[in-house]
Amino acid sequence: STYPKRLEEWESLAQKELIKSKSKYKSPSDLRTQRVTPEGIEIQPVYYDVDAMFDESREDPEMPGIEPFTRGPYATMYTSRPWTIRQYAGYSTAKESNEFYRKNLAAGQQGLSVAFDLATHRGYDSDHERVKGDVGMAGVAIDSILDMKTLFDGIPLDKMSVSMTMNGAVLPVLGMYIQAAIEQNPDEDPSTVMKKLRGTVQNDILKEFMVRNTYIYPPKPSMERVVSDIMGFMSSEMPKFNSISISGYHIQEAGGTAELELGLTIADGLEYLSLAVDHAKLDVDDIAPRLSFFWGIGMQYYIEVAKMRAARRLWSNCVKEKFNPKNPKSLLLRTHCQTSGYSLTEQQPMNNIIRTTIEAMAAIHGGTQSLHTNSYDEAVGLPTAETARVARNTQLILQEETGLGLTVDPWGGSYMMESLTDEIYEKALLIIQEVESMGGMTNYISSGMAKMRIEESATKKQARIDTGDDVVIGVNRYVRNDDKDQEVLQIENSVVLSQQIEQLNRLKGERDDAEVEAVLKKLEHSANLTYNTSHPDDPNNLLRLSIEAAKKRCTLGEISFALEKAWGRHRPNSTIVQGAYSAAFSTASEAADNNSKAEYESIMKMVEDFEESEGRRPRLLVAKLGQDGHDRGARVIASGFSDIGWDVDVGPLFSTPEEVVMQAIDSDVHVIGISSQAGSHKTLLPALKKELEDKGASNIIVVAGGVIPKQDWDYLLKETKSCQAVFGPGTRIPKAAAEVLSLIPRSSL
Ligand code: 2CP
Repeated sequence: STYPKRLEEWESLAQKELIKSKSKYKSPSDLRTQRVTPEGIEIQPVYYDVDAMFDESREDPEMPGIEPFTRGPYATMYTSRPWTIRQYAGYSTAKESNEFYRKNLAAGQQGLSVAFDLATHRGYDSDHERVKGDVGMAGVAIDSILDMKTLFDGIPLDKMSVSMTMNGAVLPVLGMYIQAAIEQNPDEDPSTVMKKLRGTVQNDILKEFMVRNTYIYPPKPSMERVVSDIMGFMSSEMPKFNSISISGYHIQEAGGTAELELGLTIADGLEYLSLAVDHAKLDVDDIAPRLSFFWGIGMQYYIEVAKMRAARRLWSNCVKEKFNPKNPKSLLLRTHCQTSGYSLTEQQPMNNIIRTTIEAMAAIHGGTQSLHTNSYDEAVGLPTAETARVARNTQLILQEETGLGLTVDPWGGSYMMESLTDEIYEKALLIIQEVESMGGMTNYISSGMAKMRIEESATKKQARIDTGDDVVIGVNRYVRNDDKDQEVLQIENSVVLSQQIEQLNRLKGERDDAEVEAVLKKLEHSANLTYNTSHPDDPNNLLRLSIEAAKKRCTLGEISFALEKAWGRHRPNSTIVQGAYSAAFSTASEAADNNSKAEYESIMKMVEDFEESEGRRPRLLVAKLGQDGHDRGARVIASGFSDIGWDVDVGPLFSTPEEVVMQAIDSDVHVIGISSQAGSHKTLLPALKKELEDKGASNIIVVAGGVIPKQDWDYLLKETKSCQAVFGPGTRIPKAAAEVLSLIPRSSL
């Protein structure tokens, strides 16, 4: 037989050990087939390479720095330069964020990564009525170049590498950043300053339509005018700047498996290259070397390392096949990574330090170029100075105390890692082929397929946790109830708001209105053009015009609105995934907790009883208020409740309290469920309650969930009575469904 004797020996030893340990796995073949990841990968108890046991004449091994770069983009990797410690941060005003950045740089951080508030992301000035609860909350508020100059005060932009997470309002933000750098160096020629700028802008609009939701304009102008003009301008004017950070992170955070994150993100990258080459008529070798990537790193350690290795091989092979570039750098995938926010728990928050460390190690073993480690309190709010320090020190310790960087791709050649890399590569390639068969990513997204696949995966993941199939310590195993309240950074929204408005008024008083009008007109005119303006010398290039607009002191809202007049605002449609949650309960493995199945059935029964006595099912409106587009929680709740038997409506994103109340009354719901992830709950929930009263609809029950620190519960439940229940992260859906049901008064009682 060709089956090596050692393997037979192993089989029989393994069989004996399983019997001796009374394992729930009855035979070695159970071990091979019964431990399945969400990607559908059967994790093997032991990996081996039968060929290697016989075949002496194997091909040259892959090496780092050499195509297809599986083992790393650079030959020497961390042995000559460690990864960049790049912590994503920003809150409140530009002045406060600037102080925070300067302290962090002094304490060992190596690159900046700016978080903007949601008003900025969505192209609104701080004084716009739709953003009352959002200003300065989940990032720094930027209304004009004055704020941008304050943000980087004392930080030389011609030297510091700056990453900016901006997608929707990318034109005004880049315009202000570039103009701020120019004004920092008044004696230099603007074009010389631009050539020195180093950094990255996220500018990945495709994933916004799939998961992150901070788009402004519809897909076509977003791609063919905004992304395209930025790529064109940067390719010659800002050659050291990475023009897109193609992001899988948010796909993972939204609940996508590693294979979805990888496949959809590489497909996004290919779509941007097609846009550059086919639409903008740019040379692939001028664009591809400055595309960079961004992965989320969760708790499946082996899978994450394999995903990063497979990503480099996939990108190299796909770009070569489709675009046949001349410059080897065009094939090279460089990436930033961030540890998973989703994996953090509100319960026993110190455990999150351990989770983050393990995830950071996976990113490092996967060969990341730049890394953000989350703070342990981020399941409940924004990090404090103290928790941000622990997160940064996690990286400093890994970088300077451990020797992790002494060897390039330390997992290379491991039977297990090579096998997992191949397997994930193949799975992601199937997704890329599915996307291509539908004519590329823009079509794939507009068909709704992308969102549907990710949401289905998210719902299944939630069910794996609720059934106990996936263990989360402190949430569904080893639960304790003695957690102390976690201190969180509190931002006084109203104070930030009034400071921003003051600054806006100052700006408007000092500038030349005729000049402002003129440049806004030029922007609007350019937005209405239908030809390709991506060439950097084109006077209608939108980034060129945005720099001019920043110079003339136009506000972010004004620049955005000039374009909106031509293109309109994108309105998403919302659907609910059905059946995925209940299916996971019926197929839950034997390892799943039987009580959870019984609990699930008893709640379905309660809902049936409700329907019998009330003549209709309980009805829930799941809504999001303000500019907070994080909708994983809302969507999973909607799917889960719907599978349990509720009638569920999903409100449009970015609603005002008035709009939510109107929909609730129109749909005659029993309950409004507000999901809040970006800190606006203290402003917008009381406003919702007031609106319900004004409309005579106080009988509608309000419940809230998401990232709401315990310190705020009393304010919401007692002081302002703006909701009747708050559900923290980690709440199991069946439990929430039962509790919410019990809040609805029965007319027949
Ligand atoms: C690096 N270099 C080397 C070596 N390593 N040279 C010789 N030997 C080596 N071993 C060189 C590189 O070629 C490069 O020079 C320079 O050193 C810097 O290295 P890098 O690898 O380019 O690192 P970096 O400057 O830190 O850039 C990393 C990325 C970049 C990934 C390419 O795009 C980046 O910083 N991304 C960060 C994105 C980010 O912060 N995102 C935040 C997401 P040259 O440039 O001259 O070649 S916020 C997330 C939230 C959740 C959100 O989105 O909402």
